[in-house]
Amino acid sequence: GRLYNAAGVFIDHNVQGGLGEKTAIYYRDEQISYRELQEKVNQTGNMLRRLGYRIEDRLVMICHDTPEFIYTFFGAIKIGAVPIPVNTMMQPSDYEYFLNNSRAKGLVIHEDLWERLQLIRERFAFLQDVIVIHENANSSVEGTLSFHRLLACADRELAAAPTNKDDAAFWLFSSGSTGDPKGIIHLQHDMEYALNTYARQVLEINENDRCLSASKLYFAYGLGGGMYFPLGVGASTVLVKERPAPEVMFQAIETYKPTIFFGVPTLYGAMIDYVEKTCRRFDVSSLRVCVSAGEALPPSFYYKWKQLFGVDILDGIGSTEALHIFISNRIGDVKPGSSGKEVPGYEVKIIDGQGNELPPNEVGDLIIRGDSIAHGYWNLHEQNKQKFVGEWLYIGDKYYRDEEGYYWYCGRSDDMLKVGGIWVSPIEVENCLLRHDDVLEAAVVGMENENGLVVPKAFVVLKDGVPRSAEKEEELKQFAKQHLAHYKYPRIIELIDELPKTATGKIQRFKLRQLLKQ
Ligand code: 3SK
Repeated sequence: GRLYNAAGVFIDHNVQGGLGEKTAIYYRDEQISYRELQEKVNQTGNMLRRLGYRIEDRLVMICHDTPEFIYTFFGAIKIGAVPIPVNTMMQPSDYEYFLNNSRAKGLVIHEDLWERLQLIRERFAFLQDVIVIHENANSSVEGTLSFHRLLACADRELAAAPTNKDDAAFWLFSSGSTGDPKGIIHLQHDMEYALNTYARQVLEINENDRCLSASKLYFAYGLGGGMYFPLGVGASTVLVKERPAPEVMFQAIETYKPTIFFGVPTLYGAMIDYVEKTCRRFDVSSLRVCVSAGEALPPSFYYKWKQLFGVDILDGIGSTEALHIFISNRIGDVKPGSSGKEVPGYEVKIIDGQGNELPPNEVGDLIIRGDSIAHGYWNLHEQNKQKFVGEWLYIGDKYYRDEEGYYWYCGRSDDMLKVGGIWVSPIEVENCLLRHDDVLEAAVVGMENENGLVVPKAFVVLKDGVPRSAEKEEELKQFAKQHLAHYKYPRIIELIDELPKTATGKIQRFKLRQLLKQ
């Protein structure tokens, strides 16, 4: 096929188009121009080539949101290698899974994150190189390579590998309801498709924009908002390495004056709360639009935000398999509480159990079609058959469409829950609780808090003879907090006599969810 490499579209194109001197990235007190970005991407690609990386070789990235993330991501893509950015908040055993499942040859990792991982290095069966990004370019760690040192001696010129639009470009991992995360293979053309549909036609993104994403780059949502949307139109991105706490975000907005802000409902809620509690005022007048995804935005957040800051939040729904948002509210056309209407370039259907399309106001399964949909899952033949059916992607959400064409979220088709916009598998949380000596059985479901946002709640049956108490609940909560990525731990624990089960012994989580609604 015709040659196509995503680094050409998102990096080289800007320099060729005369934007070489324009700032591509704002990071702390650095301003990185498109020319510098191109040079750094080229140097990273050359460094990887020199280490022996070739087309289709995979590289896991455990990186914070710093410029090196972008250099590595596009440097790898430019030589045809396949970067796999993963969540920086996981446990060592999760990384063991990502590295071994992907059979990655290389790992690019920030120094502080490598400290915890190096103890289990011998468990990474296929890994050859660990390339560490040090805060101080002169530091080094035994048995690893230094990103900055290698980069310093790499050439600044690099021609893209002869990839075509249907070559694998990058993977993202998404957590599965049955435990193990799934490697999602995205192709070279997928990012440009999301750019040309959602970003250009819904956000109306252009060269004058400056994007700030609270959602990290290793999430599909943050990867677009914080990286390839702005780069795709010669705009700028603001990177923030820190966790997206309300003060951090307000400070970033006041300092860098972004025009588009990408957040998740939990963060919007926390930012509103912060303003109300502290009575502090922030200048967010640079923002022309805010975006929310990850889970449904409570209408109260939409109204409060608009009242406080005078700017709309556009709620939308995307998925990692689809790469970005395919149903969204529009600038000047928001129905609070709904996910909005289909994004141009995507077709959406709501179907019943037999695959028949349903009329307005009837709840069914959401399926979509559009050219940013992933190639498929890595090495998961059965799950591919369920999820990618012909041209259609089965999202796994229950939805209905109203008479005016707005889509309304009604819950997950399976038992997965989204906490702060991130998928959490109930089984993983349950398995963690089951490791506690006093726990006999556990079942986890999503429970709405007072703002209508989902938090994990665990129903726990204790072993015979273990007394129930508030202290025991607290102990279990702390136990889960210690052993899981923090966002996953159950915020509420209820100790009960027994769990509802099917005749074959399967836990009926839907019954527990019904219990919560009574
Ligand atoms: O969760 C979402 O709605 C989402 C949005 C954009 C990209 C990826 C995802 C999962």
